[in-house]
Amino acid sequence: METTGKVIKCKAAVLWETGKPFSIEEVEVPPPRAHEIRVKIVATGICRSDEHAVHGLMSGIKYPAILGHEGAGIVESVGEEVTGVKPGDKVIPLFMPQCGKCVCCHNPKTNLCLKNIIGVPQAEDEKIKFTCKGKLINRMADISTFSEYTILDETTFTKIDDNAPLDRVCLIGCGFSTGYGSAVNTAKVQPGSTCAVFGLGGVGLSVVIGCKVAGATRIIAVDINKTKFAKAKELGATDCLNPQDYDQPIQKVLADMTNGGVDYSFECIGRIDSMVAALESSHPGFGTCVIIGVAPSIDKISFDPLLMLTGRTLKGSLFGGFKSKDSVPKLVSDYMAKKFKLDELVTHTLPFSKINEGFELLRAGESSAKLLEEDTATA
Ligand code: COD
Ligand code: ZN
Ligand code: ZN
Repeated sequence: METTGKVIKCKAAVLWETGKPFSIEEVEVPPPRAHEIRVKIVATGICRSDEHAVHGLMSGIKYPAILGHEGAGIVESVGEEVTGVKPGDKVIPLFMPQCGKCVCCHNPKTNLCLKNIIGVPQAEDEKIKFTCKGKLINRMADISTFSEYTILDETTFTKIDDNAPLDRVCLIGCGFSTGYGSAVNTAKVQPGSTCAVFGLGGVGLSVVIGCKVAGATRIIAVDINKTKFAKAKELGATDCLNPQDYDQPIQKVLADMTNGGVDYSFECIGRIDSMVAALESSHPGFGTCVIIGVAPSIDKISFDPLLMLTGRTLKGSLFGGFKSKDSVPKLVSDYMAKKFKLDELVTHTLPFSKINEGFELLRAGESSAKLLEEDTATA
């Protein structure tokens, strides 16, 4: 390719300061080094964590930064020693890496990778891949998908089916897998079971999809925004509850509806009070509660230990428990084989240049997942 080995100048959404809108800027993206590839991002979703990062609420991000972590693209060029992928291949960037070498990667019980949770010491300039107006620009989760081109380390991408529609499967890069996997992997929802899903954003709706695929017969969706209920029902929810419609706590309402509690509950809001409500709504003896949302780190969860002593299980789930590099290609194939719904999660499609409007939609609670298609390349 004519750009191989050269610095590419392209558009990216730069967040110069927290709390400010993005600026579409021309940035420079260097050629990939050993063990890296350079990718043209074709589509990216906007996830709630990007919004947290806009407001400086995600630890580990320095500013100015290029955010975005739910994308899909096409390999432009590959660095030395990269195997298994070539220019033109389709890939999904992975915000949860899979190095394949650490003690967690070798353990089938977890999808964490020590490269992600502890952080392999890296020189600051090793982490910085973009420049703009002579300044170094930081990245999000080492992948930064709000750019026409981005650099990915070999542990942070996976090759997917050549025929995959990138404007749909980008959601497998975060929100869909996070929710779906929480049901099918982390909770291991059983056929005939009863589930409660707290929060019906893109993640909660993906939990609903996972519960349905796993064969749950009752899926109770809980949200304070009633406009989310139609989509939840379309995807498999059997009942929809707005806690504001009841005088009693929602966990009491759920217990009354389900003969003492649900088999599986999922917290997809990121609030301490709903985490406790989700735990309390799981049935004593055999109920499992999965926490997916992240609350601000100063918040601490507190609940009656008897909830645990009486046999409930409390679990957490990141990226749905999927080992990223291994699982994402399979999820893409399953989508293409129509094993689950995904298209329904896309509520808006906007050109990349309208990224600030996309975030306004997210803030207004109007959409469950947004999609941005990049403008034509300027490289
Ligand atoms: N009771 C019921 N529903 C509520 C309440 C409440 N008190 N407050 C808000 N809600 C509803 C909203 O109306 C909305 O429908 C839904 O909860 C939240 O949806 P979104 O669209 O804001 O969020 P999602 O689905 O994109 O993400 C939800 C998470 C909780 C997963 C997310 O915010 C989060 O915490 N992410 C970090 C955890 C994680 O796994 N991250 C992986 C990388 S992103
Ligand atoms: Zn995300
Ligand atoms: Zn690892």
